[in-house]
Amino acid sequence: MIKKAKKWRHVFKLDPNRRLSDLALEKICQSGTDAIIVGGTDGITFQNTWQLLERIQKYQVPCVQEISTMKAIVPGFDGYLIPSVLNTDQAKWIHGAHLEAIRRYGSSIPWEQVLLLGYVILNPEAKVSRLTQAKADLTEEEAAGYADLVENLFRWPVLYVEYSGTFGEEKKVRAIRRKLKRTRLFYGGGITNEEQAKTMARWADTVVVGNVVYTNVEKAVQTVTWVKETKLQEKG
Ligand code: 1GP
Repeated sequence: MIKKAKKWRHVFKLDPNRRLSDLALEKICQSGTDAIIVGGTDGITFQNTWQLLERIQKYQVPCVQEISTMKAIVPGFDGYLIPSVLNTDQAKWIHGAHLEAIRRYGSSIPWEQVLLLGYVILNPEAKVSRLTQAKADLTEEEAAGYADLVENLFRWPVLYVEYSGTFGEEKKVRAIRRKLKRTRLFYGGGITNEEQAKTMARWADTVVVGNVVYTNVEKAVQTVTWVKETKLQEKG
C-alpha cells in the first residue's frame, strides 16, 4: 500500500487532537483525495488516533499514520510515515526516537508498510519548528542544499517541505524542486485558496492540506480539484 505514495498528488492531513464533525469527515474522505494522513504535533494519543482511524475506515480512502510519538502508534493503518527532521541539531528528531522505537519494537515493525520522510521545516513559527528546534530560517541556497543532501547523498524517497500553518515561499520550494529527480517532493503549509493550491502543485509531487479542513471544509474539498488539474513542472 505505502508504495502507492509515489502516486499521491493530493493528500489531507487530519489531526486526531482536533474536532471534526461526521459530515465534514465524510466530505473529506469522499473528496477524491489520494490518501488521508493522520498525525499532528501535540496532544496525540493512542486513543484519539485510534478513534479517528475507526471513523475514516468507514470510507474507501487509504489512510496512513504519520508517527510523531511512540506512544501513539496504532495498528491497522494502511501504512506508516516516519518523519526525520533534517534541519535540526537535535539528534532525537533526526534518528534518536527512531532508534528507540526500533529497540523497543524491533522485529514486529512491518518495514514494507513504512515510508521515510526527510523533513525540512521552513516556518520558524510552526509548533513543530519549536518542538524540534529546527533552524527554519533558511536562505534559498541553504534550503536547496537540503534537497541535494536528500536526493544525491542520502537518496531518500521523499523530501517534505513543511510550512505548517503558513503559506510558503514559492522561490524556495522551486529551488528545492529543481534539485530533485528521484526523490519525491511533498509540500504542506497554509493552502487555503485556488491560487495557493495551484502554485505549490506546480512544484510539489504531493500537496498536503491540513488546517483549512477545520476552518472551511468546502474550500478544503476544492483543493483536491485545484491540485489535480494543475500540471506538475518537469523534474530536474
Ligand atoms: C501540516 O503540512 C501540513 O503538517 C499541512 O499544513 O495545516 O498549514 O495546511 P497546513
